[in-house]
Amino acid sequence: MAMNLKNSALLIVDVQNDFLPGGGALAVTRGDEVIPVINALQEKFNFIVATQDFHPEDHGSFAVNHEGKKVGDTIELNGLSQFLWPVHCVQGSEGAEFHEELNPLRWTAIFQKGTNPEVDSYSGFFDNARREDTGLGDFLQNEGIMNVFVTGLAQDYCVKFTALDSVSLGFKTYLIMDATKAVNVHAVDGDKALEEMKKAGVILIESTVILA
Ligand code: VGL
Ligand code: ZN
Repeated sequence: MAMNLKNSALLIVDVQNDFLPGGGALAVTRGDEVIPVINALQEKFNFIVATQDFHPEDHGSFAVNHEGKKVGDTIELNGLSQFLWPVHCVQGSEGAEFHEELNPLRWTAIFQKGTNPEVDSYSGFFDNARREDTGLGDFLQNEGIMNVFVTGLAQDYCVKFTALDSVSLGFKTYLIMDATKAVNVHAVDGDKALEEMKKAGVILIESTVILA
């Protein structure tokens, strides 16, 4: 049974060089395996949107910007718990660019996030404090999108929070499991994220459901 993809958007989260093996600052193991799957999926959708993690150099999520702190530490950043990352996806850097094998030709829009140095932004919809909005939710609504299919990196951070916000905004939300990979700071994080998304109402599928 082929899936009806009317009023549906493919959302490609953060498939950027810094999240990919081969030199990425915050490389997700086997993250490159999602690229051919996402490219195949793109052919089935009329509406495709990408998100881009896009930090200024002085971003508060970078360990180097906090004296005496190292990657993997957790601090309080403007009232929010913040896990500290290596410098990644800096605006204008090669690491912030989309992987060259990912086809961008049919994207309707790119939504950038993490641009405010004071707060991190895992979700493509809102910052982690839910104060600022990227405009993605209104954009999808204005286009008549009802179903959102989430793919990309990383399953336990930006993909998870994007999918959770998508559900909370009322979109019927699918996670395409073989089109995402986890950072797994702890080995179980990816599986926990799947469980959390499922509990919140995200429908977990494999790409074959769409590609078949
Ligand atoms: C991400 C950690 C920090 C992601 C972004 O795209 O999943 N993870 N910034
Ligand atoms: Zn980031």
